[in-house]
Amino acid sequence: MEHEIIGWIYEAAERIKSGLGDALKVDQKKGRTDLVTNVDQETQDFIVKKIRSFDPEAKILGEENGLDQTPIDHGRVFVIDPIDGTLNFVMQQENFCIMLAVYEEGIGQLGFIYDVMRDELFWGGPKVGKVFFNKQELAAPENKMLDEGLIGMNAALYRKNLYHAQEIANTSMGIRVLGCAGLDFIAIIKGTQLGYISMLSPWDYAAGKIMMEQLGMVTCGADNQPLNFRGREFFIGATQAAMKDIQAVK
Ligand code: 2AM
Ligand code: CA
Repeated sequence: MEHEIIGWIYEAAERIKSGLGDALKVDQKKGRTDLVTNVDQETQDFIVKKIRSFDPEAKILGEENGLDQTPIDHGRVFVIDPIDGTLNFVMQQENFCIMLAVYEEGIGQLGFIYDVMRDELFWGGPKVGKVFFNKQELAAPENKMLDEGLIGMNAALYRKNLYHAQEIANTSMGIRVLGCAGLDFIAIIKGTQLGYISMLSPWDYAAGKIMMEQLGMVTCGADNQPLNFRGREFFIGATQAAMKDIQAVK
């Protein structure tokens, strides 16, 4: 299954890259900075078609085109974010990812995050027992404490100091604001950031959560509760040591 999925992702990325000069149809969802383009929608449709011919029984949870309410608890569920970092895609034509995850009976089995313009694919999970950067197996990052590294953070959380964001930032070595959840997960998986705090929807964290946990790191929602995969929610992902430090900030 993983080889088919990697093929779909590379094919979807080629389509995105070959259309980069074309005029985009950009619509607002909830406001002028919450955007969706025809490329988000067409990329999701392309991947959905591939999934349906590969496994007609599978369910699909996807950000676009009315697939955003599918529960992940039963059967095999593919979770798709066709373009993660749509604002970056529109404004920068880089720093965006394609993300895909496979859950079976609510358990994450495989996650894929593809940084399209850098041609960097991170993928793995319990189904293969490893995490890979392209073809190379990744080692688990060092279990750093909060004061030993950088933390990714959503700018609004920091500005409004929600969930003690500013205290957490002050304890860390500094914050990074990348505008693309996939890039934060990539940084964590590579060990260049020790965590990420944001408000995320299930397709934003589905793939990254699987790979972080495969590498011995942890994720949770508000009040240290498990993530619920229903709508946008507070998200923390970190090394085990940094998570303890974050939970202790009051
Ligand atoms: P997106 O581009 O796929 O929506 C920083 O903006 C990160 O948060 C991106 O990964 C973005 O993913 C996600 N994000 C932005 N607005 C969001 C929203 N309203 N709900 C959930 N995630 C959002
Ligand atoms: Ca998206």
